[in-house]
Amino acid sequence: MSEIKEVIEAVIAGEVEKVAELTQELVDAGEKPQEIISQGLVGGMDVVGKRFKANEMFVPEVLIAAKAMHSGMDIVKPLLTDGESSSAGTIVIGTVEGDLHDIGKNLVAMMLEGAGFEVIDIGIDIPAAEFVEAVKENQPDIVGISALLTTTMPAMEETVQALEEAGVREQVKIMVGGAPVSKDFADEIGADGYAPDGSTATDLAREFIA
Ligand code: B1M
Repeated sequence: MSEIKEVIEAVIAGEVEKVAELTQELVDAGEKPQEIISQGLVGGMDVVGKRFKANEMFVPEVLIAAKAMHSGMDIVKPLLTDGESSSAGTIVIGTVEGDLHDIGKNLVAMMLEGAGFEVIDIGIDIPAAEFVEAVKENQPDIVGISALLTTTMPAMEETVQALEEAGVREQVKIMVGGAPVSKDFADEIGADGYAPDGSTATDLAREFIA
């Protein structure tokens, strides 16, 4: 029988098929789905996040590890009971209007998923009004706003303002990130936090929920 430890190692190594096989073996052996997720699949992504932050792993490896994690999730998620399937929290994430960059945003989304968050990715080139709609529709705990261009940074502030004007600002925590964004800028536009990378974004999201 496979062990949780092997799932962790296979996630870190980005072995998509092996993670699925090991996960199925654990399920067949009667291991609890919640344990497989929290200890094995999310456990593996936790290590990946820490290594990424320490520059010991790089973007392509993180993306493959996330794919491996998903191959296991696909097997265990349908087995969770209603009580067990509650996520760490819900986050709506998107790239602001005028900005087509999504590689970093996708990476952040995958790492949040790996940490057990339900992620609603609304895509790229998203007008402020669409962020507002997504908040009204999905009632998330967190809104994540990404921008990669100095020219689209003002759209982050417009998005925060639109959330305020729509009366939903106080329902959510707002996290911003992207290469040109800084902590000072986040403070200036009234966001609740800034993360320079996916691993920090995960830590910050956990702090918001706690
Ligand atoms: Co563009 N681009 N690009 N580009 N591009 C940059 C950003 C640029 C710095 C390149 C340069 O000139 N050196 C420059 C911006 C300059 C500036 O504004 N100061 C630039 C430019 C100018 C442009 C165009 C205007 C070029 C043109 O057409 N003349 C154009 C704009 C299009 C548009 O958006 N309207 C353009 C287009 C493109 C492509 C479409 C070709 C492509 C994007 C493909 C895609 O995303 N699907 C592209 C790419 C790939 C880049 C570079 C080379 C790489 C970006 C990337 O994916 N990095 C980039 C130069 C560079 O960064 N070296 C560049 C890897 C990724 C993992 O990192 O996105 O920083 P990053 O995400 C990190 C963190 O920032 C953070 O976590 C991620 C993981 O660690 N993070 C968050 C990101 N979002 C977060 C959200 C959070 C928290 C953390 O909370 C919600």
